[in-house]
Order: sequence, then structure tokens, then C-alpha cells
Amino acid sequence: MQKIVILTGAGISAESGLGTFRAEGGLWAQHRIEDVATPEGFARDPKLVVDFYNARRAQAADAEPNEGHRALARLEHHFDGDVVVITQNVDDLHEKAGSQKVIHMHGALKSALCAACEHRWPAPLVMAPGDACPSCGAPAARPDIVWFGEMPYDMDEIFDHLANADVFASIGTSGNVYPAAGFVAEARRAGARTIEFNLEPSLVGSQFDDIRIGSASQTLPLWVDEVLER
Ligand code: BV8
Repeated sequence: MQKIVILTGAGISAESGLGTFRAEGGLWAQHRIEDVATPEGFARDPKLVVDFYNARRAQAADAEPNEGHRALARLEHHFDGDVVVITQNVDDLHEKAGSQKVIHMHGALKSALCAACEHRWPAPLVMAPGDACPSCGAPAARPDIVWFGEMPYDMDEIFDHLANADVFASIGTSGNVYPAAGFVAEARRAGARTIEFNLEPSLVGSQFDDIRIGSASQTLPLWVDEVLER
């Protein structure tokens, strides 16, 4: 059975109005990475970090999936093989579009984590530093987000998917951040055909068999039509 493994980054949510990281005026332009996306930044100023994610959680709650997200959901529901989406994004637009097999390797805005007992629960729209964990009671709630220097989630499962991929598609990611940027190399080692969708080649663009330049909301529906018509 054919297996399609898909990696998405901030670019697939750009047309839904959610900021990317490295575009001018992007999320990192307003904040330094080390201040809002590292454990050290959180320890230094928990309110700054919690408010950074509160703002993004509220924005994501109001955002709608675009034709790129919808195309991937259509692929999962109509392809006669296996489709899995591995996303670096922390929004829930894949799920809102109807994708069911979604792995959030960098965490999710809708989830909260207890730094003391590792309990997870649905995050309130607004979190505050020192919120109590509903399980152990410790004032140790934090956004359930993988920060720089922390281990991304579900890596064993992800490498298993990559080792069995027939097709690996990478969408809307700049190839700056590892281990995600290294997935194309893993997929190639497994003999997968690799294809990148972006406005411009990413930092690892040269490793792909095929690059489709354009907005994901345009290029993905065409690709999914191609795949489903085969
Ligand atoms: C780890 C938190 C190990 C959630 C994020 C030196 C060299 C190499 C690696 C490292 C190094 N020093 C440190 C590292 C490791 C580090 C890393 O890679 N650093 C980089 C910056 C050099 N990685 C880590 O720390 C990772 N952990 O390695 O752990 C370990 C080992 C043992 C024990 C413990 C640990 C953890 C990485 C996760 C960090 N958290 N986010 C959040 O705030 O959202 S990463 C952050 O960047 C986002 O999650 C995002 O997913 C990620 C990547 O960004 P992109 O999604 O690619 O977004 P970007 O803006 O960059 O690009 C958008 C793209 O879309 C562009 O290409 C654009 O052209 C395109 N686009 C725009 N519009 C569209 C479009 N495409 C199509 N259509 C459109 N309309």
C-alpha cells in the first residue's frame, strides 16, 4: 500500500492569516527567539512567553483553514493508501480542515502541559504563569509547545513513517529548524519520491526531486487532483 508522508510548516497557514516566523514582519521580527521560544526565556520572563502564546492561541482560534489544508484532508479521505501529516505548526487548522492523522511535533496551542508532572489538558484561551495543574496541583502550567533545545514529540513514530514513505511532501517550511529539516534526507534514504511546495526553494530545496513554486492554496489542490487521478 502506497504511503504519503507530509511535513508542513508555517507557510501552509500563512494564507489563513497566521504569521510565519522568518518573513520580514514575521513572528520572530517582533520577538527574539531566545526570549519567547526557549525554556530559558520562559524561566526568565514567564509572563512575556505565556502572553506570546495567548496572542497566538486567540489568533489561531479565529483562523479558518485554507484550500491548502483542505486539499490535504481530501487526500487523506480519498487516497487508497496511507496519508500522515507531520506538522511543525501549533495551530489546529489541519484538524479544522478534516485531517485526522496529524502529528504535532512542536506541540499545540490548544494543549497545556504541567512542568512538574507532565500531565496534559486542554489549554484555556488565556493562560497565566503559575496556573495550577489540574492533576498534581503544582503552579507549573506551561504552554504545551516544544521550545528550542527541547525534544520534539513523537520522533520514533515520525522516523517510522519516514522509513516507510513512498512519497514525502514538504509544504511551507524554510528548512531552518532541525530535526524537521532533516526529514527529506531520511525519506530519500527510504527511497521515497520527494516534493517541496513553497514560494521559493527552502534551505534544503536541493534535496527534493521536484519543487512546486507558488502558494500552497493554489499548488496543493492541483497536486492532490494529480495524485487521486492516478
Ligand atoms: C532539538 C515552537 C534536540 C512553537 C519551534 C545548529 C545547527 C542545527 C541545529 C541546531 C543548531 N543549534 C540548535 C539546533 C537545534 C534547533 C534548531 O534547529 N535551531 C535552528 C534555529 C538552527 N532545534 C531544536 O532545538 C529542536 N530540538 O533539536 O532537540 C535534543 C536532543 C536531545 C535532547 C533534547 C533535545 C526543537 C525545534 C522546535 C523549536 N520550536 N516552534 C512555536 O512557537 O510555534 S520551531 C519554529 O520554527 C516553528 O515551530 C516552526 O515550525 C519552525 C520552522 O519554521 P517554518 O515553519 O519553516 O516557518 P518559517 O517562517 O521559517 O518559513 C515559512 C516558509 O513558508 C518559508 O519558506 C516561506 O517561503 C513559506 N511560505 C510562506 N507563505 C507560503 C509559503 N509556502 C507556501 N505557500 C504560502 N502561501
